[in-house]
Amino acid sequence: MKKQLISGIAGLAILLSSSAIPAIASSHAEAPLISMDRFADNTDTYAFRSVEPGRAGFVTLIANYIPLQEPSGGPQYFRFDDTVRYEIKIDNTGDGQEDVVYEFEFVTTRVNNNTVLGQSTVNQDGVIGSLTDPDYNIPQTYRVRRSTGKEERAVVLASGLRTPPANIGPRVTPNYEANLGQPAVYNLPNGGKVFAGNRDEYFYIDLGVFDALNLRSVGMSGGIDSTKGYNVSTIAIEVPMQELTRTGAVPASPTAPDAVVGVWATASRRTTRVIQPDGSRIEAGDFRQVSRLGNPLVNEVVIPLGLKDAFNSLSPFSDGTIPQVVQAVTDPELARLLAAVYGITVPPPPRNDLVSIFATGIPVNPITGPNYTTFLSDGIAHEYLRLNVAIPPTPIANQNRLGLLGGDVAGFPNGRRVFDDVTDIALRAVAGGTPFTPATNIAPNNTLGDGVSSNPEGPLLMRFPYLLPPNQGNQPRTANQQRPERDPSIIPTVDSFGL
Ligand SMILES: [Ca+2]
Ligand SMILES: [Ca+2]
Ligand SMILES: [Ca+2]
Repeated sequence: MKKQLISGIAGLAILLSSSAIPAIASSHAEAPLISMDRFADNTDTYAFRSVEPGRAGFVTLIANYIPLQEPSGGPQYFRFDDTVRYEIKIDNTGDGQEDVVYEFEFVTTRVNNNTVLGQSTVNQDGVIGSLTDPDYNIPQTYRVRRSTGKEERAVVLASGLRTPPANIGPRVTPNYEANLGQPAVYNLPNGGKVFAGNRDEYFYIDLGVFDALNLRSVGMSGGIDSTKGYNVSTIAIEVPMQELTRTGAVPASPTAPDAVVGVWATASRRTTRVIQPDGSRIEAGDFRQVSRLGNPLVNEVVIPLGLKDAFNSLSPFSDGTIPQVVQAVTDPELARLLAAVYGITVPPPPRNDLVSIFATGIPVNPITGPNYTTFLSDGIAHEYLRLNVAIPPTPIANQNRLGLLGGDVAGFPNGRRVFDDVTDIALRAVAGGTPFTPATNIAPNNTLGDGVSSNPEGPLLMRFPYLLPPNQGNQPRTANQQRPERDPSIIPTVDSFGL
């Protein structure tokens, strides 16, 4: 029993720290092996109540893959990997095992093999005006299946759905969103919607933070969004709330025992690849998980280097059995770094506040009121987003980028909205700048940030799939600009950073 408890704490710690650290897309190239397998690499996972008008009873789940796509990367451009199984998983019983799975598999075809080009060519007039235009020379289709835990029980929700081509430029893909983006949003028989394709990378962060926390600014502005101008590959599905809950019903209230669900996304590959003499490849064997992502930044900053590849292969069911991460969680390295770099006092270990915020979920309490992200838990830590589907969404105009820390109980760490500034939230939480640790809930601990507070490409769409259309290839990437010097008056200098 004691051993189980310790394991649980370890897993929880993972969770907590996980949400606690800044990174590029919250998880890209975070582990040695997946950093060399981009097309199976999860970057961010989101789960939130739909805010599009008329969609009050729905939940939107988004899994992004394939990090830092340069929009002009043609002529093949970025598309999903036909040999990867992409999945979004839901645990609604609290045991870390998936109870509902949405599975996506892709098939790529070619219209014309006798062109030197790739995704587009001149089969007709050279303009891709629709998803079925013959000039869309390498169209990709996909199948969506839903299962309740066991693959043999998988049901096909839709198949033969086309992904849009890349946003190549105004000559080949004019009026991109009207002609190709929105037409790739499909209705599902369950009343939901689905989309798969390129989108703007909405995750915003100043990666100067990885230069030993050398932030240009710790305020609302003054940073540079390092992902500006890049695209990502998005799988988005909107489903009725009751498809996710353990009772199969709409929860009676935010404190109902079926109100919370765990959400994470994975990518899996077959165990065997044979490269043929003619260059073609044969894939065989069972699918094996090579990437996972629930909370942002867990594998980046909490899991030790030697375990990062293994973590990508694990189910949340097993998280609580990794003793090596216990100390890393209850005494997170990032907190020590923040203390050293900024000369601030952080809460001493063990960081039970972080365990509560990020690992075990937040119970109903005087600080957050009705917010509630705990399960009827089995007492063991499981790392994934926790979404209370019974908490109504905050209208986009009223959302607070700091989520719960900003008094917006519909935001992170209650699920994760695309809009949420998880970098600032994580920095403040690790520094102890939250109401859960009153002694350190002071400036600058509770004002830390990376100086980037919104996506420079613009606000979210007011409709599914919410993410903006992809940046187009025939233009300079908007981030190609000189970076301003860091303001030396900003919090303590990092000159003494010598860890
Ligand atoms: Ca379960
Ligand atoms: Ca962006
Ligand atoms: Ca920020």
